[in-house]
Amino acid sequence: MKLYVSSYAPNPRRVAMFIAEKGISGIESITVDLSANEHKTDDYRAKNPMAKTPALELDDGRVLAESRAICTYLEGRYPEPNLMGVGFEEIAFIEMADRRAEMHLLLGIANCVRHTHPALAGLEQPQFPEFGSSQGEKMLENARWFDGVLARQPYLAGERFTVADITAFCALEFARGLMKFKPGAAGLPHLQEWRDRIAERPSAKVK
Ligand SMILES: N[C@@H](CCC(=O)N[C@@H](CS)C(=O)NCC(=O)O)C(=O)O
Repeated sequence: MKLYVSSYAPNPRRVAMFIAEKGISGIESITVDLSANEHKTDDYRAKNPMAKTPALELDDGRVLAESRAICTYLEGRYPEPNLMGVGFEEIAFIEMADRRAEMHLLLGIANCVRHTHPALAGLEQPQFPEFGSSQGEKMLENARWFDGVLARQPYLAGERFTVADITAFCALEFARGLMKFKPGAAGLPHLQEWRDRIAERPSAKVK
């Protein structure tokens, strides 16, 4: 299999971290340079018509895009360690936590960075800086809610590490680099403690 990834990009990092947590070896990693618009070439669009990374090319030539869908595929193929739940109830609750991380943290961070940061001007045209800033403010409100969750439980979905922690961690690391956002400095100590704990995992070093 081949995994198409891009440097500094949070979604490819989610999948790379998931693979590292699973200890899967043998997936070839191919870097698609977003700043050089390599994801918009005909060759890459033939693999993923949405022109986004990551994408996982299977050995039979089919291509799977969307980070969560790629994780679902890998979870099925490499069930241990389990990261997405066992049985319908746990699967549903972990999916809820993961979607919250994706929609209420990652999306706001991505919109803020894409619309305010000069480095993203090549990817996001036109940029709407006011929209970007308001997305950053809404993300902060959401981060406060996540801080409350982590005051009560060690991981986003409850008592154990799951895909939801991967999504939220990759989102916050992106914000740390490009928004200079640090939960502790924003008065969110539980989110900061959780982030520092996740950063200790070997999979967090994979980028
Ligand atoms: N919903 C997709 C989002 C993928 C995505 O937005 N990828 C970014 C990198 S993090 C990208 O390829 N951006 C290129 C662009 O927007 O032109 C997923 O979950 O994988």
